[in-house]
Amino acid sequence: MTHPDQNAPRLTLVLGDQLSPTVSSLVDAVPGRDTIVMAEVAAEAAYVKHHVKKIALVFAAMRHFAHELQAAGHRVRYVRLDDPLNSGTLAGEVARALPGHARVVVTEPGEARLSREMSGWEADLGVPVEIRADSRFLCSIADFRRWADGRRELRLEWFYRDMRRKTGLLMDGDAPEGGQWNYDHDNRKPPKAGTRVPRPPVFAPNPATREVLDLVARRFAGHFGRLEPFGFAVTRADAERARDWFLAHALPRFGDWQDAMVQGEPFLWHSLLSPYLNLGLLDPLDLCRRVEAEYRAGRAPLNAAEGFIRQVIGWREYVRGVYWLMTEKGDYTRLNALDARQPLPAFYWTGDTTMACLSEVVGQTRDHAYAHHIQRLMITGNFALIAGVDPHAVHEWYLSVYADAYEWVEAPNTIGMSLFADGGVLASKPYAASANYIRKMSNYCDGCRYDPGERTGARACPFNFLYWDFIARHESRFAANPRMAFPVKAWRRFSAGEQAAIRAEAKAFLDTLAPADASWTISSPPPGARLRTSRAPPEAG
Ligand code: FAD
Ligand code: DLZ
Ligand code: SF4
Repeated sequence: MTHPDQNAPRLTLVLGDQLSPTVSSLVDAVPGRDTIVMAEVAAEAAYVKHHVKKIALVFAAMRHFAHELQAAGHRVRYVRLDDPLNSGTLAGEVARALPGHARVVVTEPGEARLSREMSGWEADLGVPVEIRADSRFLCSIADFRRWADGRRELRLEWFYRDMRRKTGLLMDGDAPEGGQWNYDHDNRKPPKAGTRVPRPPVFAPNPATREVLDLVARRFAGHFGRLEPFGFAVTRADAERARDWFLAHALPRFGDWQDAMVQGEPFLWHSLLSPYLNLGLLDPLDLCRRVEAEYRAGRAPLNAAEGFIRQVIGWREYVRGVYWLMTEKGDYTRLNALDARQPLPAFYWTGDTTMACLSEVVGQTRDHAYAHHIQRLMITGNFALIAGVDPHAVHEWYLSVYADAYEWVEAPNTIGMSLFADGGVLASKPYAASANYIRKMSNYCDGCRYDPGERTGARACPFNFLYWDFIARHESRFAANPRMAFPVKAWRRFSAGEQAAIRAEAKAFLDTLAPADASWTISSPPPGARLRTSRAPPEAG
């Protein structure tokens, strides 16, 4: 392809999760010469049936960001979902806006399906399409590949230490602040009765957001979730208010109760900032510097500041690196190392189960499009793992139901961390636990009809017999993993009669679970949207 004059008008596509003025596609956009395209399209809104709050958040934040760009002098072509000429796809919107532009500039997307699609745009559109690296991350995909190259195992802890050195966060010269890299052992306090939990800010929808809420209510009625009340920040200024609230009110105790779960308290001392980080309304390094400043000023303890910073410069960057590394080898979301084939139970969508912990987590997910990490990992994730639910179905569920869900961060957490479906690339052992863990870290069991102390019998908690059945199903594989040797030995000490009873109860229980209806995930285009792609859908990699 011949490369046109660098000064000719460009068309810059900004995706719904690229709402940062510093995103690489925008850095050299010239007001008055270039056009910025932003488009609400059926293909992005319905490739999984996203929670209605997530769609509203993305559309409202996109519309506010477009206004910010216009106010800064840029020419923005903003296509609304209900525009009668809307083609339904990003490729279609780029093609419609292209006349008069010599090239297309875009920052790389966060999902492999879109990345594969974009790699064909240049041939389809007949102009150069420049796909730039996403510099909003602290570790580029190329740097992560270099870090991973030649390592026998990828482990968060080594990556995280390198990121601390690279950013200088919580460093005391060459040594970690306080003499330790990781204070995780201080961050596992069980919930304490009567502790007052701070109330996070709620941002009342302005007229522009109200218009989006009406649109989403009309067009995505069959999607999961409760749309109202809607209190997400949809502008950078409000996301910064949410950040400042966290720093002042929740960060000081973030560490202590990071792993705790409390009935009726979905947020505890968590930051609730992942949707804003992932949309680009907040910058991860700036956020971590502010967290460090709270520690240095004596307003937050080290275990809180380190714990938070580890999640952001450690886990968040690490899972993205693993996602793209694994994507180069094929479709990460189709891995199934433990050969799990149980269908996703219907209660993941309805919340209709007698297991109090699952009913609580699914209920708050429906209401808030939010659950904190331990709820995702040790309640919904743990259940799916030990029940042997098909990882791809679980992946589609997580990608649909959370306001912060994009495949680059969701898939490694689900497929790798939670379900061990990548066979141990991301985590060294499966995060499988019996009811004992849930009883210790939550108060969910208090009002449950099951007994967390029972392994078999009418009141036995399903997490118990499913846990041991899981160990039994994978006994030979886990016996070879030093981190799983202990439960395998414990299983082998059970009497033959108890082993048989546990396995029989697990089977009987799984047989009673109604499978989820496909209509929760398979989407038809919203009425009125014409789905048109310029090329055949890419082959699964
Ligand atoms: P906090 O507890 O306040 O943590 C601070 C920040 O650290 C978060 O905002 C987030 O940006 C980052 N962080 C923490 N843990 C992780 C992690 N494991 N991976 C990446 N970033 C992390 N996070 C997403 O952003 N999107 C997802 O789609 C997503 N899916 C998940 C699926 C499963 C099965 C699991 C186990 C975890 C998933 N996570 C995901 C990670 C984590 O649960 C959320 O980032 C966190 O709950 C967001 O809430 P918060 O902002 O209050 O987090
Ligand atoms: C999540 C989402 C939704 C719901 N809708 C749109 C949209 O209409 N237009 C758009 O540009 N982006 C949307 N997004 C975010 C994209 O899905 C996201 O950019 C890709 O999944 C890559 O991370
Ligand atoms: Fe969950 Fe079992 Fe506790 Fe009930 S008893 S809340 S099912 S862990």
